Amino acid sequence: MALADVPVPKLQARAEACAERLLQADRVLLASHIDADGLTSAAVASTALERAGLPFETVFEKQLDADSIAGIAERDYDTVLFTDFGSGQLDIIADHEQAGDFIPVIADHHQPADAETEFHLNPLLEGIDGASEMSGAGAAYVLARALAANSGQDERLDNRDLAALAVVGAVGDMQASDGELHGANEDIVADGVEAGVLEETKDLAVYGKQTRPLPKLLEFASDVRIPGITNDERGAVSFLDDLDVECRADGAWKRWVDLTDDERQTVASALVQHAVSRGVPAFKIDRLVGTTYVLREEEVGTELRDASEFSTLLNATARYERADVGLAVCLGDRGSAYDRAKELLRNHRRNLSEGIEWVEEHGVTTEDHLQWFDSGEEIRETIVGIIAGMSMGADGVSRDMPIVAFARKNDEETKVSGRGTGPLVSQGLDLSVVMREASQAVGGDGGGHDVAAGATIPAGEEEAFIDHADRIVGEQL
Ligand SMILES: [Mn+2]
Repeated sequence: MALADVPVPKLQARAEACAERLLQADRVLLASHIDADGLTSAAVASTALERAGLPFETVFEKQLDADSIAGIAERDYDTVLFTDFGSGQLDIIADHEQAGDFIPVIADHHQPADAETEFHLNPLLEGIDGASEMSGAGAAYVLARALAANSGQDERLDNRDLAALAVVGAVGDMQASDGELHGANEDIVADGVEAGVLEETKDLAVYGKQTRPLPKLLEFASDVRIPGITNDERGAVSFLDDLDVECRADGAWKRWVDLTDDERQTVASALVQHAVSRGVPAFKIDRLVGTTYVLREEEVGTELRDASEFSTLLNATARYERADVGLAVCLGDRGSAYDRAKELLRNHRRNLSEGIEWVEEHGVTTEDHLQWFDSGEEIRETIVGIIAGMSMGADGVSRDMPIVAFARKNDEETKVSGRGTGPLVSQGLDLSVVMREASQAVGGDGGGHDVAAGATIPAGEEEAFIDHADRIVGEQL
């Protein structure tokens, strides 16, 4: 058979080697990360394995570490396919490989640890940026394309239909956060467009175009703050009522998808004019328009139709440890799993608003250089970081210093989350350093990004942690 025509030529050789290794296996254990990118990675990989006629089983891990890898090794599979993680744990995985526990095949986009392995598909190894140009689902997609071409499966099933899920994964990993996808991700989009499963359009860059009623769409579009509309329900309603567009049908608000192209154009232009008249700077007005990725085979007006809403739905399943639900939705369940996913998303939104209310009610403690709160068992450790970030600017919470939040994980451990702002980062704040150094000083560990990071510390060390963190932030700012 001719060489597989993968969409990212630099990854051709690695994709082929991985595909060939998988095709030699009797059966495969697929292990993937639990988040929107990990779930779509698993969906892409498992569909490809299924179509290639390879028996497999799927497992999910929140975190891949020595313990979870040892658990995987005990499963008695000769071949393990890791998606959306594995590169960062390559040192541990390579030890198992050398011990003869299993042969690893890795499709990931995270920074590889210092070790070698033969079947390793990672954009970073070929000079492609894994943070902005390719997600775990993208790497799994490139592998899926190679599997299709090399397995002898019906060539009409070339796996290009899976590009839609790969794009959901990339969007879920925030790779379109500046308004559109770039680089290798664009090649994957092109594949999906050609296969008829994706459509990309320039559109209003706000979240919820498929599902939110128009006033809510505008009110909650907080990426670009527009005075008189953002977080202002009455303002959003009167803005819409003043337009020469019928925004209601049978007394109920329409959604963005219910408008005609001309009506959308009218609303978008009026919004830009309104923003200009309220003094929103030009560079922010540019961000009001972006690329929308539409999944053409999904029903109009559902979360699944829009890559960004789809990834949010998947994240809601992941946060409440229902990877099974998220995976089933990715694989086409539009019955009970889809209903359950929507319910998890509703619960998630309620938990967030209750969490912010809790912070407003109980307040934060202000140190010299940071503010903090300890939610004990009142807020789930999986969402305390989001709540900390969202509460900045709420009643009694400053946006001028970083915020640190604690939540009890169990009797022995406390989860710590740190959140900053763009302006604080440009003044020197790096929360990944703060979280790592302060947690290590009290016998824990942590890390992350400059603007958002986390750690786990022994229970009871919260105040000692704050002393260290406050000093480090003081040194940075
Ligand atoms: Mn990822």
